[in-house]
Amino acid sequence: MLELWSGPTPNGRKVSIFLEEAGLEWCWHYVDILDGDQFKPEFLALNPNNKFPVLRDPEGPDGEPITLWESGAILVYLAEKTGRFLPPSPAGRYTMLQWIMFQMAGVGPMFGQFAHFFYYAKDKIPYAIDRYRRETERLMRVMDQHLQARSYFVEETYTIADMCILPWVINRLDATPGQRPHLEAWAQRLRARPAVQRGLVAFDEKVRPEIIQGGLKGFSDEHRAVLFGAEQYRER
Ligand SMILES: N[C@@H](CCC(=O)N[C@@H](CS)C(=O)NCC(=O)O)C(=O)O
Repeated sequence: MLELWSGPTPNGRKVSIFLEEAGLEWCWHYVDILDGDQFKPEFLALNPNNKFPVLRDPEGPDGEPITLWESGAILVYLAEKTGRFLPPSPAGRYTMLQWIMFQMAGVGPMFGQFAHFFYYAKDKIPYAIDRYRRETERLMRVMDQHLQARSYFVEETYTIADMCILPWVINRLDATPGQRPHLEAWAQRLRARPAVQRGLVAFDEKVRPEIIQGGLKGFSDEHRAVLFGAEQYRER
């Protein structure tokens, strides 16, 4: 059975959406990143970059087990393994990879830095907040304009590029309703799918108020040290 090390965040949810959509059998190991589970030797043996999601497939290429981290790579692996949620044409495949890289290199890091400086940082630095808010909004605009003329990121085919992006933009869309109508319509289309609904809530039993955006209550100095301070940057 496929094993997923994950938790209730956008990067975790994009993989659970795929697993639910494809109807694969999988089991979940919770990684509590506020308590430092990601630095335990057994987790670092899976991902030396101390982050979830991590996927282990006992039946990987050539029948050998494979362990993968980086959510974009995990999605590409699962889509190619199952032949599901890929565009039909070679050109479409490159367009799909383009949007996955846009999410991984742009949306994830920029939205993440905005959340960091706006919600989690103790020092509220106007320049940093403004810089990442504007970059977040710019990326939202690029996606909104792209979806003006198509139903999904890769023309009319629902692919892993959509799964990759959805969990990242829904908080922002919910926070600023009516501002990005094409992106909103796309998100509604996806959120109407039962498998997407299951994938989005797959880890919700572990949601802690302090790690959802806007929930600073209970986000302690110990948590900050784990994620943003001494524990994160300790030489190992
Ligand atoms: N680029 C990575 C990012 C993974 C990531 O940032 N994971 C977060 C949770 S969403 C994490 O595990 N953080 C723990 C830490 O940084 O110590 C991916 O897409 O898989």
